[in-house]
Amino acid sequence: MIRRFSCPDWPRPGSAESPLIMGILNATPDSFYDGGRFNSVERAVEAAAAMLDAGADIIDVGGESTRPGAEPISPEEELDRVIPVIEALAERFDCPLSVDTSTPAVITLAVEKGACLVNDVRALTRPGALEAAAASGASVCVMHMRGEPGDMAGRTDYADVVEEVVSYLAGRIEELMQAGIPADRILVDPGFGFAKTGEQNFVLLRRLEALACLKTPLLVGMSRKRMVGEATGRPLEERAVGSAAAALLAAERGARVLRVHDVAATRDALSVWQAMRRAGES
Ligand code: PT1
Repeated sequence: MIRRFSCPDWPRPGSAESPLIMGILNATPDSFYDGGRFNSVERAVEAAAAMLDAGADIIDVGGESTRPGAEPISPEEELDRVIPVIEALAERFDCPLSVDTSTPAVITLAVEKGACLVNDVRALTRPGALEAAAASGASVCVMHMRGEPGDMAGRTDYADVVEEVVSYLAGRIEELMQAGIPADRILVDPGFGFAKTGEQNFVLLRRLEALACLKTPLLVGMSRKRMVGEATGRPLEERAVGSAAAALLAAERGARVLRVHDVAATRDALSVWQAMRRAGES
């Protein structure tokens, strides 16, 4: 059974529409924050339940770390980590499930087991990934990055980071559509923290509205990332407030899906924004 995931049209900044909150569920023993606390299926279900309680709209399950410097894992290892979790979540909850993967076999099986969104930081560029995603019938999110998480850190020479991200994503949208993925099943992501300097990340955030020209819903992930650490001077475990602020700034600039660890903090930030936008309307 495929539960379709679709996003409403790109809202104009200031429209009453609130973005969706995507809760991050790491099915990784080396997860960059939870230290592998949720690497058993049971713990994953608990973590998802807590995020849904706190107001998450979508759960994103990933088995491979993509933080700077991370090394890829084998398809077998990734399948072992991700598929049992997707299965358990699909059985327990009826929220949309997303799978954070670049691996064709994981795409195919995860969608078969209940995922309705394929979230790929490599933008379906691995051999067979585009075909697997198209054949699955799921929605897809394609992200901008250069190189691989293991070697992306130094690759930050952009003439104009916003222009390059827009033109890269425009090219991916073209290819996706040629492969048979309809436009209304495509989301894009500028890839905060992927082959960008701290300054470039904030230029992208400031000028996020430039991505509206792509006419696809925008997903963003800044949660607990180094850019938030640099701005606040805080270590990983103290970045929830800064992350909620970053998510809110992205929402105001048209982001449709916010990929976050701290669901409750993000929900509160959005509620305050919504209250302001509704004030004086009637
Ligand atoms: C993201 C994202 C993702 N980020 C999408 N999927 C990660 N669509 C995983 C740092 O600078 O932004 N969008 N899946 C996590 N990757 C990172 C990258 C974690 C950078 C941390 C950093 O600290």
